[in-house]
Amino acid sequence: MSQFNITTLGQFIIERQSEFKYAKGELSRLLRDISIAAKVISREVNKAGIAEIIGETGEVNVQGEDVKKLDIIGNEMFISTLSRGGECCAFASEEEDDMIALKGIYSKNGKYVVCIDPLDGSSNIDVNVSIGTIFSIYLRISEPGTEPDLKDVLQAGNKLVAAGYVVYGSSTMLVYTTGKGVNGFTLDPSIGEFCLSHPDIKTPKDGSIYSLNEGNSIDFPSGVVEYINWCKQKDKETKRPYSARYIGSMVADLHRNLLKGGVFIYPPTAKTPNGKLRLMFECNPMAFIVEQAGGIATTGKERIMDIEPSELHQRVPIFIGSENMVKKALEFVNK
Ligand code: P6P
Repeated sequence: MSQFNITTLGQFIIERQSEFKYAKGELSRLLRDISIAAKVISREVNKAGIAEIIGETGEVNVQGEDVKKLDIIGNEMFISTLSRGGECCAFASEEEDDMIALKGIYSKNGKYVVCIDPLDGSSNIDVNVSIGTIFSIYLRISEPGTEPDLKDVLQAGNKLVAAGYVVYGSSTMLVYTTGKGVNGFTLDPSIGEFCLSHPDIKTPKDGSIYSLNEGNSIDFPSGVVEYINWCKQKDKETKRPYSARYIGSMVADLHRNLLKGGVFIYPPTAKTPNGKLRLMFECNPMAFIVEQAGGIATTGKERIMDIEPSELHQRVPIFIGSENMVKKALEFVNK
């Protein structure tokens, strides 16, 4: 790409604005607000070791996980940016027990709500492994101008208006969809802009990567164990044995599989009988993106995006990625 032939995220959103059903610019501004927060978090993530903001605050979040300082920075960054932006009336976060009605001077009239996992995979921060932000955008159900409530946030994935992730890796990338395909933008720190680098991402229908924490396999449903064993068998025609790739950071694992093809599985285990990953903050947004790129996302029993959520932090099992690989896994799981 010539250094002057760039399309920034802002330019791209404006160019595509006509595709948004609500094309008065609110969604464009909301996506801009999210990208601003992502740039600041990218700066903080990239200087974490120097600024000694690594390490634990001693606090524990609603998931019972040790909260890292960067988690707090990420969470507060989004609350502040979205409050000032005025397009979002309510905010739910993996780091917050309950939904937050934003208190910016325009927030009450905001048409959208945002669910966010500000820093997913945060246990990897202090070992310098890629982490990510995952965001979901829904239209509010309550009337603009009124106090938002939980029903505005607790919506099925099939109601998503937009979803995306930011992966803080060898470079910082923002990947998002508004239901019209998936596009990826790489942050150019020299100009402080996300630039279009991966237009119209389509995930391969097949792949040779399987991603899951095999350390839990003693607890896996037998169908999952059988599928993993199938992945390990030698078979030229299906290019097996497949490669096991698992970073332990959902955004990084799914980003690699999205581009190269692969299947990511977090099945039920004894410790997490409904799986570990959260429907509202991880599974719905990633399912929207993967489906828009031609993949599929299911609990093994039903489409992730059709689940009617019952509570904000509910967890679901997930099989997500290349269509033919997920379908093969389900042959074993539902046998
Ligand atoms: P496990 C990170 O804590 C996370 O929420 C996801 O990013 C990741 O895919 C998963 O948990 C890893 O869980 O049990 O394999 O360490």
